[in-house]
Amino acid sequence: MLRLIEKINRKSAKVSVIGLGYVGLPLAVEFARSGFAVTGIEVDNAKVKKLQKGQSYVDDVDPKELEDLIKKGQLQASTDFRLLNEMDTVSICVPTPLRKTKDPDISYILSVTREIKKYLHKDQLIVLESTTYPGTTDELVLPELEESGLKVGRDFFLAFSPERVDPGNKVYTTRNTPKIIGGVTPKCTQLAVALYQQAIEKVIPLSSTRSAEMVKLLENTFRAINIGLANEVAIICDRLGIDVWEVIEAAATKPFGFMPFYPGPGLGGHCIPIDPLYLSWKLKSLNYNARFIELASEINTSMPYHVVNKVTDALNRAKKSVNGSKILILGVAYKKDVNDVRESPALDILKILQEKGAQVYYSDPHVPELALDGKPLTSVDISAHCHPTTTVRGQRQERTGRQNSLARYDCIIIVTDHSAFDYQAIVNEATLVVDTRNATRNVKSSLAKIIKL
Ligand code: SAJ
Repeated sequence: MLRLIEKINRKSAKVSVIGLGYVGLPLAVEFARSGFAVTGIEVDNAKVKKLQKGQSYVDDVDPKELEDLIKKGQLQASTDFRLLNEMDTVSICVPTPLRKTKDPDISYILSVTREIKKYLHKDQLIVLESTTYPGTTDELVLPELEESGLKVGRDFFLAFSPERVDPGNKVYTTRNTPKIIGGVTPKCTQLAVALYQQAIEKVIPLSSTRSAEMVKLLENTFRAINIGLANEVAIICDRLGIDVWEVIEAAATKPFGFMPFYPGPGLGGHCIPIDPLYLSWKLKSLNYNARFIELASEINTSMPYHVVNKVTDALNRAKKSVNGSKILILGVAYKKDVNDVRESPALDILKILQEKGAQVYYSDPHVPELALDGKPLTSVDISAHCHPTTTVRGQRQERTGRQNSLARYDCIIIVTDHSAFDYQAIVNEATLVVDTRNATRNVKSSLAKIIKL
């Protein structure tokens, strides 16, 4: 242990990160930037090839800096797990999705743990970062590693440290976001703290791996439940004929004791809809039903249907049926100004409308095309109605010649309120707009034309 802590403090320890995605690659760069020789191990050979050429595929990692680190040999990437033989520390940053049955899928954690076991040696520190249910490190990772015959806290060291990466966040980065750490034993915690404090400004040790696993789930369950509350308040206000957006904005003027969350078309992304279900799944195995989590999930997953009901009623008032109507969805990414469609509620809304017989199109400058149940869809270019040149991910998209009159759609649904859309121009031309994000709050128009959540 002392030898390892000295190597960490002298930065001569060989550091590795398994999984070079939006969490692992920034972490590897931070460790390399702080002076360690870092080895990234990634199963996707295409990613490894790009990294070896100094190319970054993660928006938050500066290509120039990455190229320098690769050129200097400070950072290397490989698909070869045998390199773990020479590594002193291993940080695991692999995905933890849900199965189709909504159960946690920890197969990536397990397969990586089995690889690590093959090369586990004395004085090696293993840190799991992937979001998972409390008990994963102690009940699954630890026994697997001890099958090697090595003893935790004596021969090797094991901790959990939740990733807190918010992709695209320019203010909070891997380096300045406080890092929670919980080890299997005090020595495990001490070593993991020693490692991470070399690269991260603030490191907070906890009493156990379970506490550290629970911290991340609390953070994201807090969001999912409060978004669920905002969505239920939207449904309540709809019944009462009250503008929910006005109510939330007014409540947000309270300088203490309130934190605004906003209703929307549903809950998207690869964290918030998923992490709470890891917790409720674990509690079910302990015969406890986490009602808040389940209820929030129920409300959040009902929102796409609520949006379709608003569209149906609005078309009905215009003596039109959904069946046969031409409908344009604006924004399919899971939140504004990102290009990620994972768990996006826009996909649910699209599917429900198609099942009802509508001809559904979408326009999203961040998502040029997508596959819905295997069927390819292409983004309709409405740039003629946005700013003359739309800048997406820094690339100027020059105006197209094709002028699409938006009046040809029976209804336009604002599902993701990207900054690139010119809402006044869109409303001017549209026949009917259903706005699920209050994106038209500053738009001047006849109220009858805009229907809000
Ligand atoms: N959403 C609402 N209403 C809200 C806030 C969000 O409907 O008031 C929706 C979004 O449209 C999206 C989903 O919820 O579909 C999730 O949005 P999010 O703002 O939570 O964004 P994420 O999924 O990128 O969450 C990440 C998380 N970061 C990590 O897990 C490390 C989360 O903990 C961060 O708090 C969040 O970013 C953030 O604050 O940006």
